Amino acid sequence: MVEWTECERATIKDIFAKLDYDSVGPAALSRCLVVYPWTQRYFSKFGNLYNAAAIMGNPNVAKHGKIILHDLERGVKNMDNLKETYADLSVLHSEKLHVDPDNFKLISDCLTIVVASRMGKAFTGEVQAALQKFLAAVVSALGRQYH
Ligand code: ZNH
Repeated sequence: MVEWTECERATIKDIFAKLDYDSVGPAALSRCLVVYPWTQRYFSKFGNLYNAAAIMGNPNVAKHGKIILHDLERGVKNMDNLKETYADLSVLHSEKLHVDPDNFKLISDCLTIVVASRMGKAFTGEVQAALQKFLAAVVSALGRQYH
């Protein structure tokens, strides 16, 4: 289990409290689809992902980006329990969606970049460290039920 310092807990809560989920989620997912185009294969039913402009303007991408970000809030609220919190979602991504777990890392990197751009100077090294530790722990939990 991942151990968290009080400072890390407070930093994670603070980052998410200030995030505009409904714009950060879509921005992170669309960035992932643009930067790592092979991730588009899972979203064939989302319609036009032809180029960056189409991806950024695609309402299904926006909707799914919001779902992902809102779902991370469950992680923020269950930092000591990530494995159990994400067990069902791990099974879903593994057995039903067949999402290669490497992709979880890709979207968390895109999310880090979007959060950095939104936070500007407030995104210090300590904030980055806490965020990446948190996302890595979620990614690990999401990958737990793959075998
Ligand atoms: Zn995912 C779905 C979360 C990543 C792909 N997802 C989903 C959902 C959720 C999630 C919550 C819903 C479910 C139900 O409905 O039940 N994801 C998530 C998270 C993450 C993710 C948290 C991280 C962080 N995903 C991801 C990735 C991918 C994906 C990376 C690829 C690439 N998902 C997916 C899909 C789906 C999902 C495909 C389905 C969609 C539809 O159908 O709409």
